[in-house]
Amino acid sequence: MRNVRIAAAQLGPIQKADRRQAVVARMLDLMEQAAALKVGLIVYPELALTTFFPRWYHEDVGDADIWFEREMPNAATAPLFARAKQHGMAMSFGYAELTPDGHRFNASILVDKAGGIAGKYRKVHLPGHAELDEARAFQHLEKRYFEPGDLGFPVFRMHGGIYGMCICNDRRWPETWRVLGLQGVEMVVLGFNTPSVNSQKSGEGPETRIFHHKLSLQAGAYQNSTWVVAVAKAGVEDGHPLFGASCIVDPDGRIVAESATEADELIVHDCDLDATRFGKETIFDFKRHRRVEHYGRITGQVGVEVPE
Ligand code: CDT
Repeated sequence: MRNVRIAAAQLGPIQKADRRQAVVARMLDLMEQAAALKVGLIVYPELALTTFFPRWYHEDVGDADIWFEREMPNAATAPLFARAKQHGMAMSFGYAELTPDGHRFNASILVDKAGGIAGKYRKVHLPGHAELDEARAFQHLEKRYFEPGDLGFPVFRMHGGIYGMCICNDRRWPETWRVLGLQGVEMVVLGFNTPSVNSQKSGEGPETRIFHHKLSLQAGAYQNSTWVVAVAKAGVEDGHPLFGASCIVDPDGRIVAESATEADELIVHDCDLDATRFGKETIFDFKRHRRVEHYGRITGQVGVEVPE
């Protein structure tokens, strides 16, 4: 048994007017609850420190820099790092990253129990659009504010396990999971901000959208025999609803813990990393069963090519 007690630390809504210090105070409160339960790794959502700002249009992209972090840790997040280290708790959270040379990424980090940044990931699959789109019920401007991640899908050895990250929309892409799976990943942690309704399809509400969310997580977990921890920012942000459904999924693809609210909420589960072995050594023993000679299209083309 290689047991890791995991907390998915779902955050309720963060309004546009909320300051980072107030959000970090809420994150610390969840961390204290986790510490009382002897959690080893706490996972927070995508863009955990601010509202989901890509719904707001700034004509000048530079005006959106108020939502970005220029360094990590910084003054706002230092208390999180300090407290996690005191508790000997690893953590992961997402934030908007502005690099010293002016690149903007939707990023997440893995911080080890000694307080060091063990790994960084920059979101590869950016959903939405780059220009104002009045035809949509609301905006989703990730393609305006972020560049696609330039780090690939790395995994990191930490505390006796192999960990990977992805962010929100990445979970819908089997390529994400397989690239992580091919590196032996045992636990994938991810945060998400997913609108409860489809801005381009009236009638598609939370039931269908949560179904797609779980379908993606459960397939990714099963087909790569890995634990998955998926953590929402949920609730109504300035009139815009995001669904909850934070989940911990086992390597068989079963949901073993799920949030019940759209507010700040902790869900906890003991995850045995050795439970990933069976699937990795049998039906998903990639070395024995994959047929890469037939997979060229996966990396050789982007869009669909139909026959003549
Ligand atoms: N944050 C994020 O990636 N959200 C997307 C919404 C897709 S609709 C434009 C998601 O895949 O959940």
